Amino acid sequence: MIRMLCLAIAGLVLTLLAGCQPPAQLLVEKAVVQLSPVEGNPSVLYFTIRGGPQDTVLRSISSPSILRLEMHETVEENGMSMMRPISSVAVPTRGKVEFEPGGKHVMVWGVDQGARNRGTAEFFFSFSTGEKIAVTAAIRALQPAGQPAGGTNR
Ligand SMILES: [Cu+2]
Repeated sequence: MIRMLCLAIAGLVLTLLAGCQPPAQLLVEKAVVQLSPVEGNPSVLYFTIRGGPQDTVLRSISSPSILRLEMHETVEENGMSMMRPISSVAVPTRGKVEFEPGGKHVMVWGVDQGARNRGTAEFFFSFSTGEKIAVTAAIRALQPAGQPAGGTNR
């Protein structure tokens, strides 16, 4: 009887696993530090967060390779685009939150030389639900002066 029940449960689990949606897992992907071309100016960190099986909130980001960082969002005010600091970001279940040019981003001050030489920096993302996710971000320099970023505008 118990054995039958176990087989039934195993069958049910297999059915669920074979379902169309993979199990949601909170994760951070596509992390990139875009270095400022001007020495002393802040650089920017971009990434995408994929929501897990429950709603959560990104509370903080830290890195041993970075002196200081600050989460910002870009807002329109009187037709002008400006940015302001934000202290947290909601990440809905199975949702997608993008930190990207012209939107939310993380200002980064003081990328240490070791990270610049390696071309990567480790970041730790802390969430309200207790997850702490380690992410390796690629460090990218802007194109040399004279070459417009993102191609030509016509
Ligand atoms: Cu900013």
